[in-house]
Amino acid sequence: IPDYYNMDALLSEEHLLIRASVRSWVESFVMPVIDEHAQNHTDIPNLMQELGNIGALGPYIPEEYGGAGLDQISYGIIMQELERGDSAVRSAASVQSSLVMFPIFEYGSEEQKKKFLPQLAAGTMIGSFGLTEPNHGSDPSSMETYFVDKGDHYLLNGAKMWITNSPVCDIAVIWAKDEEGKVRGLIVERGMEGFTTPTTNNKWSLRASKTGELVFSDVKVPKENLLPNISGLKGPLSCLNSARYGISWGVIGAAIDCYCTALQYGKERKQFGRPIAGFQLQQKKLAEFLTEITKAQLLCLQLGNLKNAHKATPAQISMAKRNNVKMAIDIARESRQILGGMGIMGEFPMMRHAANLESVITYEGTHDVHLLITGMDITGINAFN
Ligand code: TGC
Ligand code: FAD
Repeated sequence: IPDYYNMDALLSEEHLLIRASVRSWVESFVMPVIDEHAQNHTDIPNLMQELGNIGALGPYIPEEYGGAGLDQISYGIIMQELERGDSAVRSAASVQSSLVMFPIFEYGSEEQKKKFLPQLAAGTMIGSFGLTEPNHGSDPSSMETYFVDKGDHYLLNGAKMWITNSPVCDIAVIWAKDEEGKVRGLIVERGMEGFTTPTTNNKWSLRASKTGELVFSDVKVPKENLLPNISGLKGPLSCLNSARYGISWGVIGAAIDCYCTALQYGKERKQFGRPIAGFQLQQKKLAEFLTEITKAQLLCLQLGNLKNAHKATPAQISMAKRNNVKMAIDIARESRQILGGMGIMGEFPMMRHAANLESVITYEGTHDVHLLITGMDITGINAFN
């Protein structure tokens, strides 16, 4: 596993222990079965409970609510190791931690925290996050899902699309407009009448992860399921800050898996009587992979320091998400070529990572949206509207 700039010296003993334990779990629990599940479009059995057992769900949520009380760099390291296995595994942990536990912890009532967080941390309850709609992805402020106050409950109508884990979720943290048009967060529970979660089939990407819709047809949501302490689009967008940060680390894991595979193959495979890694053209690829991985690692480490100090800005997070996902998808595509024909096979991870990263470069804000966020930050001019 590359550590070209001796970054380990900048990590604590605890960070290294966490990394070793998640790494060994991924190598024994994910890597041996992931190709089969991705090929067959099936989930890894008991994935959430296993993630809960290793402390990968809500690592930075305080222990009193079932979390591990770890820092942001620990969270990043966990994401990196999980995505070395597969982006679907990191996605499962991202959504549960940053998009479901985070809003309940930050904006929920004490009752909501006690009721949901410990089960979510243990993986005995699965959460999903509904922001995107069929007609509104990059522009969530135009969302159409709405609820009205019916005295003793809210009546919710609308639909969310492209929702990770919707078909298997027990609860969904969803964002909808109230009668004044303000965006609010609601916790919708499976079993509520009028709430359905159709599966989105035939994906070529994230095939070991379930994606689907959240459909609300006159759903009566109890008033105690409204997140009381947040109103406005900054609610869901603040959750995205946390998830995007985790993705910035996560995709380094996918890139490392591709780089290590290509390096090993290149040293073993001989053509023209010598290892292909001895050819300058192949060395250029390998050297550039390691350079880009190293730059991404350093970017994430400093971003983690800023996050720990509560100083990371959303625009800094956008820069890291955009840069690192592009870095990883480029490495996945290029490293596949080093394996020649073998690179298209399931025994090797490149095609799977490359296909997964097509989702990762789109979700949590597309590559172009993040560029425009940076552009707005440095020019002061909003290119969105
Ligand atoms: P804008 O007018 O700029 O902002 C509205 C309010 O929100 C505040 N804000 C933020 N707050 C916290 N964090 C951020 N990152 C924030 N960005 C903006 C802003 O200050 C303002 O607050 P206030 O108090 O003035 O009201 O909003 P806009 O409508 O112009 O949109 C801006 C834009 C385009 C950047 C934003 O909407 C955006 O990021 N769009 C991309 C949508 C997106 O990322 N969707 C992700 C859906 S979830 C997902 O993909 C999960 S994948 C899970 C997995 O499997 O891993
Ligand atoms: P659009 O917004 O329609 O964008 C289409 C294209 O137009 C993109 O290239 C985009 O960059 C470009 N574009 C849009 N606006 C501009 C602009 N102003 N300037 C220049 N170009 C622009 N969402 C959730 O809420 N919860 C989830 O759990 C979740 N999981 C997902 C899982 C998967 C596998 C996928 C694929 C998506 C998931 N999403 C989820 C949705 C994801 O966040 C959206 O797909 C993403 O935000 C983009 O929205 P869109 O697909 O509607 O594309």
